[in-house]
Amino acid sequence: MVTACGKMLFSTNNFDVYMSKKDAIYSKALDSIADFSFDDSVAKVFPDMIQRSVPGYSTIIDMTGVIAERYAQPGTNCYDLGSSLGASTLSMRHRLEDRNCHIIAVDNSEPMLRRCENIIREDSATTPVELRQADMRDVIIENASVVVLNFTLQFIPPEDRNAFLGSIFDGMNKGGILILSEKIKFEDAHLQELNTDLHHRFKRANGYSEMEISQKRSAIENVLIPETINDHEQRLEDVGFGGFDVWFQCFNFASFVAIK
Ligand code: GEK
Repeated sequence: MVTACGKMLFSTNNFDVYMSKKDAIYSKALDSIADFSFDDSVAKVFPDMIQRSVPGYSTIIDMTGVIAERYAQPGTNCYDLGSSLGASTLSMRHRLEDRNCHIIAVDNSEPMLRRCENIIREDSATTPVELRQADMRDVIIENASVVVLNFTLQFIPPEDRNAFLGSIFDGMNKGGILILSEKIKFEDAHLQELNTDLHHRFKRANGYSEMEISQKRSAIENVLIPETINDHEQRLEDVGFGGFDVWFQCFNFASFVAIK
């Protein structure tokens, strides 16, 4: 995928379908700011929005495919939960050819999934991809060697996260891997302030104005609930993962791997 400014987002081969409009959703002063939702206006600009908002996004997406290639077991399912436009799905798909794997991409946003369907249709890789419009908490995970939660657990109410992770663990095969990427918070007030400030500087450097940053922050604060690295690691241990680690972190964004 390429953005309007020509940056590669997804590793694929048909650039026309993937041109992303510039995100200007919060560029004008709003009288009242509604809670953020993954509606059509967001789906239209999503690649540009996430690329300019999440430090390390491209690295995490590319490495999702690299990690999946190492752990995907022949004849198993690979899940992309909260797939949006299918960036992680495509990253895996291009690296799992001839593995007899089945990728299941789940999202509860109809506009996201509709666009994702077009993107997958235009893509040249042959690994089968099944798209499901569903709440990811309702999906029965089975025969899974790879499960990807790239920036999606953060949208699940915290009280549901243990049971949800538990059901993922139960549906995974021994030796399978979970990739979990999240916005994180810090217990230490100074580190929280530092990383928030560095993240905002990253967004400023990517062309967002102070007003856009502040309005987006208000829209998302009741919707995206971050946890600390300790919270995540404790949950991974509690549900039974044998080993886990933070393999990537930039400011207040981190990605974990957890092995069953
Ligand atoms: C990427 N993984 O490009 N069930 C299903 N989908 C959900 C739910 C739910 N309960 N809640 C939120 N979503 C992608 C990026 S974006 C991250 C993921 C972000 C979906 C929601 O519709 C959206 O498409 C996605 O999770 C989160 O790597 O925007 O910060």
